[in-house]
Amino acid sequence: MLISTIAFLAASMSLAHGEEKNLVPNGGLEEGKGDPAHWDRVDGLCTFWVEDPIRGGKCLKCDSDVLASEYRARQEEMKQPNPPPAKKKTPVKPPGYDAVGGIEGVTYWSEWIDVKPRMKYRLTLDYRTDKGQEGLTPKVFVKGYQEVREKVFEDGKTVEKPFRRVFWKMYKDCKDSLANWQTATLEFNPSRGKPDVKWMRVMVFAYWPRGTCYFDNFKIVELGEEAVDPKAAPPDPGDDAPKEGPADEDGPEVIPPK
Ligand SMILES: [Ca+2]
Repeated sequence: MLISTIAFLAASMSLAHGEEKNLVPNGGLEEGKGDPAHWDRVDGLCTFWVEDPIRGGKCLKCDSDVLASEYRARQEEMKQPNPPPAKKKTPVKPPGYDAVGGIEGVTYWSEWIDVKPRMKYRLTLDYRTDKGQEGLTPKVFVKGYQEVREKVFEDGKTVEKPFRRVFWKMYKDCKDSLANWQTATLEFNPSRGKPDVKWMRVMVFAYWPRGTCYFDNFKIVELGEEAVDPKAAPPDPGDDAPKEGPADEDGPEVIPPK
C-alpha cells in the first residue's frame, strides 16, 4: 500500500513537471515474471526477455535466424498454458531463405491500447543489433482495430460473435541498426478516416536480413486532436515516411472474444 502510494505520488509529480504519459503498458519491459507484463509471452526460441548489458534493465530480443519449421513448431507449443522449454535451434545454412526471417518473420505484440477519436499519437522505441550484424532493418507496426460481428460455426450451429479486426495499420522501418541503441519515431492518427477504430496494439516484426535485434522503451504519447480539413490534399510523405497499409483480411490479427 505504502509502495503503491509512493509510486502514485512519483508518477503524479513527474507528470506535473510536463512529462508526457506513456500509453504503452510496461513500455520499458521492466515489469513481469517470466514474461514481460502486458506483452506476448516470449517463446525462448525467437523471442527472449533479457538483461541489456549496455544500459542495464530489461529489453526484448528477437532472433529471426531460426528455421521456419522450428519456429512454427514452437508457436504450436506456445498455445499450451504451460509450454515446455524451447529446444535449441538448429543452425541455419546460407543463404537462409528457409529461416523464419526469410518467410513469415517473427512477430511480438503489446497489450491493447484505447484509441481516442481524432487523436494524433507519437510512438518512439529504441532498437539495436549485435556487433557484426549491423544494418538489420526490423519494422515496428501500430495496428488499429474495430469491432465486427462475424458468423462462426459452433456446437453444430451458426452463431454471430463480436471480433476485433485490424482496419488500419502503419509501420516504420527501423533502418540501419547499430550495435548501440538508436531511437525510431512514428506519428499517426488511427481514426483518421476510420472513425470506428477503437483500439491499437504495437507489433514488432523481425524478418530479413535474418539476425538478432533488441527493442526497448516503447512509448506512445498523445499529440492532440487533429483538425481534419476534408478538402486538403494529403502531404507528400516522401520515401522515408512511415507506410500506411490497408485492412488485414485474416490471420492472427483477428482476435476472438474472450
Ligand atoms: Ca527496459
